[in-house]
Amino acid sequence: MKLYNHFRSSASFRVRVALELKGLPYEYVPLHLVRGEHRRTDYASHVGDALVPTLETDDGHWLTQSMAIIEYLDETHPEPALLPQGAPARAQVRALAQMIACEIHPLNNLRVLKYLKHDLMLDESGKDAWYRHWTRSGLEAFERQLRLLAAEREAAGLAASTFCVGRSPTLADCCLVPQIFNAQRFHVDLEGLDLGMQAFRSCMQLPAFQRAQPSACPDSEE
Ligand SMILES: N[C@@H](CCC(=O)N[C@@H](CS)C(=O)NCC(=O)O)C(=O)O
Repeated sequence: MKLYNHFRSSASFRVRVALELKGLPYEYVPLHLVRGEHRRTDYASHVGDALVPTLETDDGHWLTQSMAIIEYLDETHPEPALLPQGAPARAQVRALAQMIACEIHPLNNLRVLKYLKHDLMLDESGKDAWYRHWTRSGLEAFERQLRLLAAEREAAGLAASTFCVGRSPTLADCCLVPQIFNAQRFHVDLEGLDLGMQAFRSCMQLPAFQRAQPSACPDSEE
């Protein structure tokens, strides 16, 4: 498999985590977003929105959208599972993942930040305020949801979660960790996000997350 991605792209990071958790080898194909390499025709002719990541499978499919890619990996390589047993628990994990991927990330994507700066003429501090506002408020909502799920577990007599949901990483952790990395890079206040940060720390103790992190990538500039 080939993963077209960029070390700093959080959507790419989600997929790298899933590949590493499942122990799947892949070829790392870097596309530098700031230099616009994702818009090159050899890539964009395969990918409607020309975003990263894209996974090129061994049988020639070009799969886009990080969540769809991770679910594809989970279906084709079920162990370790990235979705829990039981339809309600799976829906809860998907909902957490979507709170990051559909509510926070699209507001803070590179092309959105560029539009704010170059078309709407927001200065650097205005752009950073936008970034911090939407990330912080999204992560606060995520934290509230984690608390609700923790109370539900406690009422059911289940052991407290150490990751977002349960005691092993799921799709929700694949999404949370890259978002926290980006938040730290943009100096977003992470105070009081206790359950989210506990899940983040649990993840970062695992070699899979360490190997997938931006500084471990072949195209890392750090
Ligand atoms: N919803 C998509 C988001 C993909 C996405 O926005 N990727 C970003 C990097 S994290 C990108 O390619 N940005 C390029 C740009 O904004 O020009 C997914 O989950 O894969």
